[in-house]
Amino acid sequence: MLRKVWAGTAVGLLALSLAACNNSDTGGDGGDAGSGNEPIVLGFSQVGAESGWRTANTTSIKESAAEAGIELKFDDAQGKQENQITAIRNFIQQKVDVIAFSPKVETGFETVLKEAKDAGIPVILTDRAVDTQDKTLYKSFLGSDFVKEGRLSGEWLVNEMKSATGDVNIVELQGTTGSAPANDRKKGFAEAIAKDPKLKVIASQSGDFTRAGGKQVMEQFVKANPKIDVLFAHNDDMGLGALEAITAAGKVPGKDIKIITIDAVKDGMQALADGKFNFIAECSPLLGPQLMELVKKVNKGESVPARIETQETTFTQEQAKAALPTRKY
Ligand code: GZL
Repeated sequence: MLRKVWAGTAVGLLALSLAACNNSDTGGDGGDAGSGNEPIVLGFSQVGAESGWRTANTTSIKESAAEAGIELKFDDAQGKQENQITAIRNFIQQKVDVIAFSPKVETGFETVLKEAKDAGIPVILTDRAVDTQDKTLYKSFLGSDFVKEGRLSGEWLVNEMKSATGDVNIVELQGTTGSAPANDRKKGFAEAIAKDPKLKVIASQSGDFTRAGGKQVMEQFVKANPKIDVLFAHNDDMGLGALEAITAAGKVPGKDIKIITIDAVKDGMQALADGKFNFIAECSPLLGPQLMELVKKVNKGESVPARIETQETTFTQEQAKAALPTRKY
């Protein structure tokens, strides 16, 4: 009898130590996914690594998951929507607790989101949105107001050019075709500059949010348009790529061609401080901490806001000089 009691005690102690070990593996309170104390399992599908913003966003998500004790299954879609859809289906197969992703484009995700809903797995959208009428397909959207970013960019230009005489020729480097930031930034910018009829967008084309894309399209713009006064680039990286094309054409960026961009990543802020850019509207990639808090609430079945917008600002050249030393990304 005594042997049985000892054996039972040993088994109990072993189970407790395993649980403790399991808990310490997570490093935080990301537990209570199921009945035991195992960590919440989050499946995350990332667009790719197309820009400085994206890599900063990935770092924020990975670091925040580790700090929160959440087990992260991270998939990099290499810029392909079909890879995101495959990743989400894999997360469903693996029965993760929560799925989060940044949809590369606004359309084409409804079917797989219905599959996640049917599997009882809650979904959180981060950074970019999807264009769907069925708002039950995701629990929350966490990200920026891209229309506002475009509008702030346009409002700065209206003020900057208020005393200019004659037409002000603008070329626009759009983000990834079909993506929420490209659609919305274009919309906000156009609405703002409509206030001044001398501000004219004479060319607008996607550079896919990359430096190479920005350079390539700007080379075409410069060849086809002898008089360009302003470049509006939907992100810093395309603006940085365009710098090469502008200087190669013998023009001085920031002076001959004023440059407005969005994001405010370090390299963009450096270009702004150096006088090569003229204005940046911030778009924060540091969504990780807020996302992990949302994941824990959603996993517990708690209600969460349908839309959570990040707090952002804008920068002039002087403000960039002051902000650079403490810039986090
Ligand atoms: C915006 C994000 C955009 C950035 C780009 O939230 O989706 O994608 O502006 C990034 O730099 O590539």
